[in-house]
Amino acid sequence: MAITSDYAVPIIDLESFPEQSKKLIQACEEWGCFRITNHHRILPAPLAAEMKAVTRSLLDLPAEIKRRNTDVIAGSGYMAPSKINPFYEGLGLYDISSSDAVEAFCTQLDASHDQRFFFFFFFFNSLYTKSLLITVIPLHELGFFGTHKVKFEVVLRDGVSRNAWFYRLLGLVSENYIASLSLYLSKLDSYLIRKTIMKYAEAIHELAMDIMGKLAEAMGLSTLSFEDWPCQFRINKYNFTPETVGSTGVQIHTDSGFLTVLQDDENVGGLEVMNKSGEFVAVEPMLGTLVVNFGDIATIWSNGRFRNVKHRVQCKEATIRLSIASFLLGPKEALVEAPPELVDSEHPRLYVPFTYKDYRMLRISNNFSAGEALDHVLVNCSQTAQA
Ligand SMILES: O=C(O)CCC(=O)C(=O)O
Repeated sequence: MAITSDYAVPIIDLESFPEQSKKLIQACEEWGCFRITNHHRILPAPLAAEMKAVTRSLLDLPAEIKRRNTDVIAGSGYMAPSKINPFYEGLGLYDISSSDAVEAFCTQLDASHDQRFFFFFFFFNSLYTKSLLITVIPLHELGFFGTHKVKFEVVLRDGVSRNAWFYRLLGLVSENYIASLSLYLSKLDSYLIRKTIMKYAEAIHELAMDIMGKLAEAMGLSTLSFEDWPCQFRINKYNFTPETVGSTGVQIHTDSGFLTVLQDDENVGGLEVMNKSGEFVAVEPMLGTLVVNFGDIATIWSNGRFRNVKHRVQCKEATIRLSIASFLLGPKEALVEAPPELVDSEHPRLYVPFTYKDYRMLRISNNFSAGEALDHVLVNCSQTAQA
């Protein structure tokens, strides 16, 4: 399949509405994907940066802790590297519009109890000094309690490292002091992580609602509300190495829900979306912006107007890539169907109404990952099946 590197995905300025309404609809119809700018009133840049630091620290946790992040609905919890996506792993939660669900996610991954002897200066410092990253070192692995031979390494952002004499000194003062300091910091760290996730969840949900509101208004459907639609959340890590360059990090897929807000890695590219001609277009990193993708439910809801964009992640360079995806899925209980305003004699209803839950099951149980399930819910298809 051809790949074009032209930067062509439309950019929508969220502060320029209703002027951008037409461009928004065009982007949904032509691409099923766009970048947004000027969303910082809702999701401030420092919060996005903090969430990225949290993403890194959570996905760096040991596998046994990550595995505590279990599914609430199929595919919503921890995804370990697999045969199909060997360099990818992700942690997730269903759904960020519920503060209880966010709380449960934080509790599942609260590493402070089992990891008393890990220092979490890494996150602590990256948040408050903005200049210093300190590697996290398990004290028991260093034999600290037996020997006092502690080596802490300070890693500056430019990658230069050196020994930190003050931590060594601290280690000589009292091992009890170190143990309690460690415990205190890990608790503080887990508190800060929790707070960041809570704030991010709230902001991203508000942002999704803002985009949906602008979309509905642009289509003349301004009385609709999407507030009670669940929003799945996933933090992604791609363990790319020199050997993986050129291979696929996440296989071609469409998202099952309506709309995905993606905080892609601002430094490491690799996301590619398929355009209408079937070519992959690289979605290059663009600092201070977010990507919005449309999924299968958007195609059904819009009576076939909006594209469910096929996309994948390719390994472009030998470095860790991180991203944060928030998926506005579909109505919780109500049927997914095009509003009456989008159905008329020229545009007859294309898809049979069904629940999001049933649609998700249809995708999962048949391994339909790239929009194939849509063909199975076509009105004509069900008439044929009933005949
Ligand atoms: O990591 C990315 O840039 C894309 C992730 C993605 O495709 C997904 O979470 O569905």
